[in-house]
Amino acid sequence: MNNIEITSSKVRKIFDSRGNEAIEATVYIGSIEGTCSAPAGASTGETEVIAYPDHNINKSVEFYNKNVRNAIIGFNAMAQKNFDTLLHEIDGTDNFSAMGGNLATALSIANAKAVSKYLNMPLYRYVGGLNPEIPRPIGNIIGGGKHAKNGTTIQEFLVSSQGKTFFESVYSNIMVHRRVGEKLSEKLKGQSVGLGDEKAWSADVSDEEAINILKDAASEISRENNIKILLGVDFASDSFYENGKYVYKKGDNSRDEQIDFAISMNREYGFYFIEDPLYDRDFEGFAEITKKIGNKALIVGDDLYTTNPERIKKGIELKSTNAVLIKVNQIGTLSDTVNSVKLATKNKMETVVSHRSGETTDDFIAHLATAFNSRLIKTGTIGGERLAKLNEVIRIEEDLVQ
Ligand code: 2PG
Ligand code: MG
Repeated sequence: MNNIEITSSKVRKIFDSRGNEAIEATVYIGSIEGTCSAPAGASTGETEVIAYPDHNINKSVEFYNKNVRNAIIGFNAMAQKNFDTLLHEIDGTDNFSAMGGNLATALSIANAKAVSKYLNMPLYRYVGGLNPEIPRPIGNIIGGGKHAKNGTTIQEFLVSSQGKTFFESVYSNIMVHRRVGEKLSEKLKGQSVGLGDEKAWSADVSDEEAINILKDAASEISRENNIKILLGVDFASDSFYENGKYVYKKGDNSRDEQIDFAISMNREYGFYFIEDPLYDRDFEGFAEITKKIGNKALIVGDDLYTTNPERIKKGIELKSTNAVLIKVNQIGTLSDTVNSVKLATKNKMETVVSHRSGETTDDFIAHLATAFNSRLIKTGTIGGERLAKLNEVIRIEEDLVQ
């Protein structure tokens, strides 16, 4: 293995799409640099690593200045695994609560970016290997939960257009977004229709109304443009689970009713992607849903797994889901993420690489999804910080077909 040394690094605060402070790191190999900024969730999973010590970004910056800056100088940047292990060692806790998971994420990916530049190799090849594949985009169209105040109880209703090219799929997703906006304005004459954190529509409609509007818009666009469009939902159930019940605007669902509802999302409404239908400890309930739906849909664990290999292992054993959502800053480093992806893939689980609700314009997940042969990349439909990722996949696709 070549030895190319980290010569210096920098960490700074920038702002994310919600206007909150975010961490950005730059790693230098001589005059070559890699830069990465880490996103932030709103519906964070209980078992995620801690984004910042005591929720205080300044403590991450202080930790970097005191404990990381000098410690990584001279380290072999090519040895990504060792670099990530070093970050764990410097942190000294098991969940990055000393340095903050977002600092670890930013440094880890910045290092990989610097090396790929040094080697003059596309990032998706450096990160992932020999058979990169372009994913399909899945983007949210309408929603609420923790991402919008007056929206639906369910966090996200999404679509994934299955175009011949990535560009065509993104275009079609955007068309559905536009059509849903028109339908909502028509329906809610005079009342406001807003946008949530991820630029999905947010309006005072019930979850059922949202489902119907999404279905209608998607089938219209599908017919008009002759393109297959899959429907998706991210319940993010943790955010409305209270004392054993799932609390909707119109009333509560018991656990069994919630399981039936999740199954009906596929059987009655034809949804293909069903994320976090139950709260994050009900591995058995997930398994019941997965068993009943079989391979007709992706049952996806996000808060259930938090990209954590121990939790993914449990999901594999109990057959809880057939897919796992992947977010680097849920687990901390690139190597930890690669481990989780490998574990899932080896056990025939699909992976879906995902953005967070508070995003920067960092486009790394475009490379990650391509490198890992993820079926889908979940990264919104419109909005500059979302399109930064989608546009990068368009560039990667151009690169791959040449
Ligand atoms: C999710 C994500 C992204 P957050 O639940 O899947 O949509 O939300 O980043 O708020 O955890
Ligand atoms: Mg989710």
